[in-house]
Amino acid sequence: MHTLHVWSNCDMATCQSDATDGYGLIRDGALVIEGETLAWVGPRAQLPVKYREPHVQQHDAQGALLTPGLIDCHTHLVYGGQRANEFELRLNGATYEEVARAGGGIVSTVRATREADESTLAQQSQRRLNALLREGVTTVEIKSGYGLALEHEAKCLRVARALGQQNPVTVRTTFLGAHAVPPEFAGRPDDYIDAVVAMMPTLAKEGLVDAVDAFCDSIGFTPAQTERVFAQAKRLGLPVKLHAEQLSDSDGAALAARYQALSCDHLEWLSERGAQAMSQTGTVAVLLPGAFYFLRETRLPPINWLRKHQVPMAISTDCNPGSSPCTSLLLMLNMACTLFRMTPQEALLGVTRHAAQALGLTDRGSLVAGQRADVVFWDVQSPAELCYAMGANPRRQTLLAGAAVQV
Ligand code: DI6
Ligand code: FE
Repeated sequence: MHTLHVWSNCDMATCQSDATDGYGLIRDGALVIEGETLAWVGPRAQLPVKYREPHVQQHDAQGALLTPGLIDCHTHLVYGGQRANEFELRLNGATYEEVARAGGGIVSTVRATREADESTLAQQSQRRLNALLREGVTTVEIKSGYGLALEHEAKCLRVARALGQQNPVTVRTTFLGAHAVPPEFAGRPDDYIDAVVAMMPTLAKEGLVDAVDAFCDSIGFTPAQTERVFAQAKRLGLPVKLHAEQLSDSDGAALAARYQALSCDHLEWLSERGAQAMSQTGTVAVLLPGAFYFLRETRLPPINWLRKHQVPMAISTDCNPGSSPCTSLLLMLNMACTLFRMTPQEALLGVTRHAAQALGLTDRGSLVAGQRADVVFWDVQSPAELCYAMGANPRRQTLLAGAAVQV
């Protein structure tokens, strides 16, 4: 039998689904952990007597606000090099598309990633992961998509898996082979999609793939090409997600919904029809304010349609070298509110319960009995403070599956 641990002298934003306020706020709460799992959560005054017995370990949370462990559900965290030069080009007048078409952009990171060996990639990625962990991230999704050849996609996914084994965090991997056309397939996107489809069974068999993603856009792949990747994912029993409607409306969201996608991501150009399609399949809208900000976009994702059709919204860093070199999920909370006009409640659910849903994880994302004991203790009075401050990090401590984390 596991030792029971009770934490009290705290407030909690439980983020539970049946909360009447969005936060599921409990003032003067108590939280009971048994092994890796939450055994009881509620107001301290209602703590069952069995949790007051002498063998139960009592802990003082010293007035902290507790939230679920944060979940960064969309990152490209494993890559080689950086693209400050391109940032500079854009500030001298070039557009993101122009840089991409001139052989910069994603393809330049592909070069750097192919040249890097596993240990170099791991070392560069570890630094970015550390920054996320210091802000209370307990689950992170990492996509491939800078290798674009079997050997290099496998290398990146193995680095991602190893990061998960060597750090106090759950890593979920996503195969994004259809991210860009690599130089050796220039002008032959359909042939490259053949190659992507052929890579999938091998990577899946190695246990390197939790989900499959594609970049469906004017500078990415067409809906028909995307669908071939999705069909293969379906044959392999893998869930899909999609970079959709980032720079143009390709009707990608509706396509992804037909494949019961876990999420559609970016979505600045989403149509109301797309939002409706997502709503019918419970597909999560993952919004990425870092990319919107960094590319100085002006078209806002249609938050009102997402609200109207009750599409769950998640928020993520999109951590990548080209459109969002960002390793702060807390800053994304702030930007989701200031740039996208989301409420702090929506934003917090976006990095907890709805982010879990975007990854197909049902065992985390809220502080509810039965969930995994991923808990962050914050030095704030109210949950809105997590969204309000820019550049602050009020994290006091993190529990991952009940165990205290050192980061
Ligand atoms: N959309 C993005 O914003 C990133 N990938 C994608 O499909 C950008 C990736 C990069 O520029 O390196
Ligand atoms: Fe992305």
